[in-house]
Amino acid sequence: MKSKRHLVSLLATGAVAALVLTGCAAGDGDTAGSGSGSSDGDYKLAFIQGVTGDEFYVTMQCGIEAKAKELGVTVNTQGPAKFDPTLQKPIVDSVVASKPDALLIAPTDVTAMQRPLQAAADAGIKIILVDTTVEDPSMASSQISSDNKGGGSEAFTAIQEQHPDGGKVLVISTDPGVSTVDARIAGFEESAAKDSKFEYLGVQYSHNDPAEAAKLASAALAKDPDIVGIFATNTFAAEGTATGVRQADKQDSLSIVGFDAGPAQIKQLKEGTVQALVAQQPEVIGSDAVEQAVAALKGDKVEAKIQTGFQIITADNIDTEGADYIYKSSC
Ligand code: T6T
Repeated sequence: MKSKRHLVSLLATGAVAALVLTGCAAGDGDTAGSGSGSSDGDYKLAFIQGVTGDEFYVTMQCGIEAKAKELGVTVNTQGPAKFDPTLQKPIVDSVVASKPDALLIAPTDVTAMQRPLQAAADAGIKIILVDTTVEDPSMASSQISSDNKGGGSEAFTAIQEQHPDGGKVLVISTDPGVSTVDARIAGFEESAAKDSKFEYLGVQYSHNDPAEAAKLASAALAKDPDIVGIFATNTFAAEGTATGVRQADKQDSLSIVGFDAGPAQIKQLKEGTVQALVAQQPEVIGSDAVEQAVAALKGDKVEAKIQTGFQIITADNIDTEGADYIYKSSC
């Protein structure tokens, strides 16, 4: 059995970065959209989450509400019960019918959400994409998300740090067609391909269901008991993977690196089942999104793309700088 090593602090501190690309809002110079807002800033915003009850979107909502209060605009938040475009599309349709001035949305699929968002934009609603995106995001005034590919690459580095002799590595994700997790996988795969000591076993999809992720992890370990690392690409994949690894009693020889930093994930990190978490900044994404929506509505300069940073959280920094990145269950 291989003993797990402590992640170096370089990894824990080097990852927070932000990149801003400046562009112009579509229809620069416009004031309000088709909604009830007026050019003096009394705007009505809508926020549609990827899924309700996910602390990532709860924390984003906290950032949205705080910034909305500061800027004197209103925001109505809704989301589907599952991360599923067939459930998210009818919500978009009903939000469009309610004629908000701007829609902040995390689309649940790159293809399926393309037409509903185009229809919203065609109705004169300013679109701000938060977290995820679609195949052709040109209808959006602004897109705000983490450096997901970079985070996936850091996840591989974290496993590499713990297992310098290499070995088998696996990815457990949610569903193909979700832009964020697909980018995380790409970053992980690109980095894994550069180290021939590692054998990449590919991706398994858990449909954003922790119970399914647990089953996948147990089954993978039954087939390949010598797996040294699993990268789980979001909260639900990571929570379930940790459960599956514990059920297989492999927590002492295998490293789990998960994306996100929900309270249950932090507990698993503190218990030692999970070795590293790639924490995003959902509150910043939400706050930036409101700023961009209001700028677009006022016809001010809009940042076409904002990339927010991330922080690697390990047992070494969870009580110091890592603590600031834990997601919230309520504001
Ligand atoms: O990882 C986040 C988000 O970035 C992703 O698009 C979907 O899953 C989360 O909400 C975490 O559950």
